[in-house]
Amino acid sequence: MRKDFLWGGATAANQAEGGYLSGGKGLGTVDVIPQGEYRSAVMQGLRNYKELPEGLFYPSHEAIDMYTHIKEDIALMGEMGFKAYRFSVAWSRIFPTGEEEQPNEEGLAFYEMMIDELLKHHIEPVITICHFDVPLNLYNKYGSWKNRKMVDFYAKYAKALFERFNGKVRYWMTFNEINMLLHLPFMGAGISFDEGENKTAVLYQSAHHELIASALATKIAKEINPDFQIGCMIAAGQYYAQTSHPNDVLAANQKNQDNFFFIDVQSRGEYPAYALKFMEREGIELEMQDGDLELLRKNTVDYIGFSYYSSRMIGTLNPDTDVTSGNVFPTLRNPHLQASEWGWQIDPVGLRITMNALHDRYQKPLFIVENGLGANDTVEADGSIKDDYRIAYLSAHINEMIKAVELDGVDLIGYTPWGWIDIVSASSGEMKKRYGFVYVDLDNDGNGTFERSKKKSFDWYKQVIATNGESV
Ligand code: BGP
Repeated sequence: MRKDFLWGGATAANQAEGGYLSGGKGLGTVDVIPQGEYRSAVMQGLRNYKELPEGLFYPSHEAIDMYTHIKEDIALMGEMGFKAYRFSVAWSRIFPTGEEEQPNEEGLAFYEMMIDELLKHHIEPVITICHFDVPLNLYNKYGSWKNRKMVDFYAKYAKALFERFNGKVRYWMTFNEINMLLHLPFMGAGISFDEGENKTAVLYQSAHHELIASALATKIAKEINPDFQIGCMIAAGQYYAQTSHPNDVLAANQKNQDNFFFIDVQSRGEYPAYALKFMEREGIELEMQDGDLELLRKNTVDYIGFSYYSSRMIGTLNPDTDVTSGNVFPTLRNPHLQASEWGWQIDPVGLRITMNALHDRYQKPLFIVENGLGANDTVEADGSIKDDYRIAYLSAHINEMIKAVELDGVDLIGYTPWGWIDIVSASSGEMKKRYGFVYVDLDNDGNGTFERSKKKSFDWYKQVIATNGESV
């Protein structure tokens, strides 16, 4: 592995920070997604948060209170030898309603303190500009990304970050898992549907707005500092055909194309033919402004960021009985794979396959910005946590990652496994689905001391980093 390989970890503001109204922060869309029975319908944009009953539990409000534990947490990263930390900025900390002329100084100061602390520990900050959170006011007033106005709100926000952190931050990603817009529209992009709306048309129009916003932010970034590295980020995971029947193979190819849709635009700078044909068949005519296509063409990303948890499979089995879940992408059960307690199939070789697919398609550096195992940890009587299953998952994936680099020639910037410290789960809103090397004393209902402690995997990962992957 290259000497400057960015070993590290990742989190997102809404799953880690808490302090949901501290320091002048406004409400974000993620702050109205409750835990429990309404969660799924709200995330899918099928229920409006305004109609929910009182008294629900909102896990983003406190999360693991990284807002006040930040220095302690960065010290732990430093102790593990992190070279990079991928985190997101909460948009509504910087522009509480999204509409202010000037950014909220307290919000900027919070992230600046955090970045300075990281740099003190020689940890490269990697910023996700938007990780599932839109200022709630922009949803209430404009319908979030359904509305073209979002492009300017987002550009103003991104510019405020680029200007303030110029000279301290080099790596940026415009949107976390941008393809989540199509799968969980409210969680991914603050989109919910009105009666009688053509959902597919709404989603593709909203996608266009995000793609324009991403290209515009890239343009602004390069004007401010040509050395900025701007990346896209998708939820990746190759689709396999369930059999060698050509129809299954074709179906898998088509699913892979669909999943590449956003990065095809962000990396190649134009709408791919299969997407144009799809929209034509659906009767969708994107509303574009003059200059949109040129903006997309001229402002492509520098690197491909992606999350990988699982591969997916498609074929002719009965989807009612043979389906399992995998990072919200339903997939057929692959008989060759084991699954996590949450049904996410575990496929380290799939990571190598995915890396090769992305490398072949885009010929740009890749950055694995999420990977990991969500599991229920047991705290032993002596306080220790023996998470050998997590070590097994990560070491198998790191091994395949190293093969992709050293045997296949994939260009890889870094590896920041997800939830290096336990945080709130995005899909379930629970604490018990833990990913961390660091345990946080907090339960599903928000009870606990918030105390941090090291799991067995902490020292293991520290060694992996210290040996640049040799000890895996
Ligand atoms: C990705 C998201 C993350 C994260 C991760 C794990 O989709 O980008 O925010 O949470 O998946 O998912 P979960 O927390 O549901 O286990």
